[in-house]
Amino acid sequence: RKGVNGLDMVILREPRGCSVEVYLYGAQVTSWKNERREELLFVSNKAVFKPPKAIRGGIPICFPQVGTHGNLEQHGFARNRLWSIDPDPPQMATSSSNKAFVDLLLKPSEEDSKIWPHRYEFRLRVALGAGGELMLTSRIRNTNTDGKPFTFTFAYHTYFAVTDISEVRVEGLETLDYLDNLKDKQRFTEQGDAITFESEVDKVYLSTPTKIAVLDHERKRTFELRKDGLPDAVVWNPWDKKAKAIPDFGHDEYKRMLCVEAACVEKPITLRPGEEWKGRQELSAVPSSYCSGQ
Ligand code: TA6
Repeated sequence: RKGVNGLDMVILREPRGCSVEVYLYGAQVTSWKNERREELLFVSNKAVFKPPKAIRGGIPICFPQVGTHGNLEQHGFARNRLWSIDPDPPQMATSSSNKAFVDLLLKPSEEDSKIWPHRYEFRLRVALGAGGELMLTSRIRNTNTDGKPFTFTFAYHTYFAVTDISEVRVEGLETLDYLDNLKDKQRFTEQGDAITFESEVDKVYLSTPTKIAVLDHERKRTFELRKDGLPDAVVWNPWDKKAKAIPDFGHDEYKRMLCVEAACVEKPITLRPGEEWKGRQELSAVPSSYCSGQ
């Protein structure tokens, strides 16, 4: 199927009406809708669906580098490469219970090998569960033939759609240590019992619980993020001033988005030849009343 600007994309659907859209460009999820066909992910009105620019919104894949934690371009290159449909997908125990899924594959081109001199196979399964949950499973294998290990950081740079950022609360990160990207990546400890938003934030929370909740009070909706193999969580909102400096981001759009990203940043992953790493993020959206008191 063709998406914006003729880019190849895949749509996953389940019988109740939930759906997910994935572009082969970046292996990027750009839409996730519930059974009422409400969009749950934020994509900027100014998003550019054209290589080499990464698509602003949805779930960009940050690999082999998150942010500026290394010498590569910001967030690595996986998000602006053309992935292919995996001709040899992994057999996963969960596949029979997943109503719909697609397997994507990224291997380095010759050009890529000049930027990051390693051979790898990156397999991503995007699955839409029977309950409308969105599951992303990454498997990265070192296929170097020179005997060399490689090291990377990783994030699912998830842009949640929210109604009004000043009414949003994040649960699960209270009292944790974080690196503040706005303060030279210095380490601090979160104070207080709830995380709310009233200015720019760009933090990497360290060793977080496997479940994080994003509460959207206005819409009485709670997003639940569950993760595996990804100890950290990035939280980002550019707020008004920074928003104006991002060309593919509307001036007021910061009010209706929040990035909460399952990530591995503080302690990079090292793989020896033949070794494989697996990292998973599962998202679900539930009415807030349903999960109050949890
Ligand atoms: O994940 C947070 C962050 O690294 C911020 O520092 C901010 O720059 C954002 O990602 C967006 O990065 P991008 O390269 O997509 O403009």
